Amino acid sequence: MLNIVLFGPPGAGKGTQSQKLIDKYNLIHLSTGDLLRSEIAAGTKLGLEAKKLMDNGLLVPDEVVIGMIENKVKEHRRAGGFIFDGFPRTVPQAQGLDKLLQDNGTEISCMIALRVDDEELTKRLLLRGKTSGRPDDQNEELIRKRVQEYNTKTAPVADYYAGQGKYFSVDGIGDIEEIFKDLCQKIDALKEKQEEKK
Ligand code: B4P
Repeated sequence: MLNIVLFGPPGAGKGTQSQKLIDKYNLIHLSTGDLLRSEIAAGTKLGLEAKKLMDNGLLVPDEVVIGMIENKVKEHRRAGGFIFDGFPRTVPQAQGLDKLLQDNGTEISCMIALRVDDEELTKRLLLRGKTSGRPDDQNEELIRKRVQEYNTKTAPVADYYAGQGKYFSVDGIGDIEEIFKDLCQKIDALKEKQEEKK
C-alpha cells in the first residue's frame, strides 16, 4: 500500500496537489479540512463545535479528527493507498494514525512537505478568500494565526516522521505542474524501493 502524508502550512498547496496525485496513483484522498467543512455544511453537532475553532484559526481537538479519519480508513479497507491531506497536524494525531494503520495491517510510506514561506502563504490565502467564501481565508490576522498554530503545533510532526526516516520535502513555490513533477519523482523513487524489497 502507498500511504502518503502531504504536509505543509495552510495554503501550501496540499489540496491542490492531492487532487493531481490521487488521479495519477489511484489513491483515496482524506482531507480533514474537507471532512470538517462537510460536517459544518450538514449542521451536525461536531460541525458546530469545529466551526467555532476553525473560524478563529485554531485546530480542532485531536480525538475529533482521529475519529473521523478512523471511520474513513475502515470504509476503504480495500484501497490501494491513501493521501492524508492536512492530517496529522499534531504529534498525538501522528501517533494515533500510526496505531490505526498498524491495526489495519499497513503503515505510512512517507511524508512529503511542501516548503512555502509565510508571505507567499498569506498572499495565496487572501486571494482564495476572495472567491472561496471560506471564513478562515478572509482576513490577514486570522491567516497569520493559522500559520502560528502551524509553527507551534504542526511543524514538530515533520520531526516525528524524520525520526522514522520517512520525511521528504519539495519546493512548494512556483508552477503547479513543476511542483507536481517533483512530488511524483519522490513517490516513484519510493515505489521502486518498495518493489525491490518484495
Ligand atoms: P485545511 O482545509 O487543511 O486547509 P489549508 O491548510 O488552508 O489549505 P491547503 O494547504 O490544502 O491549501 P490549498 O491547496 O487549498 O484546514 C482548514 C482548517 O481546518 C484548519 O485551520 C483547522 O482549523 C481545521 N483542521 C483541518 N485539519 C485538521 C486537523 N488534522 N487537526 C485539527 N484541525 C484541523 O491552496 C491554497 C491556495 O493556494 C489555493 O487558492 C490554491 O489555488 C493556491 N495555490 C496552490 N498551489 C499554488 C502554487 N504553486 N502557486 C500559487 N498558488 C497556489
